[in-house]
Amino acid sequence: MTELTIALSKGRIFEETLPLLASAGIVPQENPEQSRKLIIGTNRPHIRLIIVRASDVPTYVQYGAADFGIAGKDVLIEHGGQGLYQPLDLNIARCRMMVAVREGFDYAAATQPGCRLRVATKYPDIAAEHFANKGVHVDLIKLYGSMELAPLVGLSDAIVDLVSTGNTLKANHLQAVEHIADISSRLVVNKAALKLKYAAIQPIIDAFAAVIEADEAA
Ligand code: PRT
Ligand code: MG
Repeated sequence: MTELTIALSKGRIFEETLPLLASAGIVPQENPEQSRKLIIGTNRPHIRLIIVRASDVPTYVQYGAADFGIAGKDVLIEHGGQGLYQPLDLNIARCRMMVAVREGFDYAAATQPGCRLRVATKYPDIAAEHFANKGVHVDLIKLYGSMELAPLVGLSDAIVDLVSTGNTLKANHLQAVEHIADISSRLVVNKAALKLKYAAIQPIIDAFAAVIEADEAA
């Protein structure tokens, strides 16, 4: 039997991936939210899951430490996608990449020619491209989390971050002022693994695709 390793992150991606795995006949033996194990077996003895940070999934797959994994488009854009085949948009963990500022902040004035906008973000590549396309000069400040705090304490004028319900912005008196991109999670497959382990991997891709098609038809 071909050994397969699947890279997943805990939290929303793991939860939304469970039905997809089930459609391919794969059931994890433990819940990573409760277990501290980083390698989790499945009902299929030759298939295992590794639990990594969301932003590390493309790296494990790129280097072949995992044969495939699931990662947000946000993470994939920042990673660059080298060595990865991205056959499917799984339509899970959906959200929007937005620019947000403090309520009452005059964003139109702050983005006039000649102005420099200070932008805090975990996504400097996405932010740089967005503002370059608009012709707005920015100073980017790289953060690793809790971007919403930055404008409240004067670290930045604006943030580029993911928004799903909008509750975090609202709770911190921030407002979204621009939509950059719709984000969802993708299946990422190591290119060499897809060739070498095609017979094991392709049926799993097909099972995932069938679930997505059924969801779209519903
Ligand atoms: O948490 P960790 O630092 O380990 O990594 P992570 O935050 O990248 O992982 P995780 O599991 O939180 O997110 C994994 C993936 O889920 C991301 O890469 C996105 O593609 C996707 N996703 C979908 C989201 C959200 N929705 C989301 N709402 N990722 C993060 N958020 C955060 C957002 O950054 C903001 O702080 O949730 C907050 C806003 O949520 P609302 O509902 O209040 O608008
Ligand atoms: Mg998180």
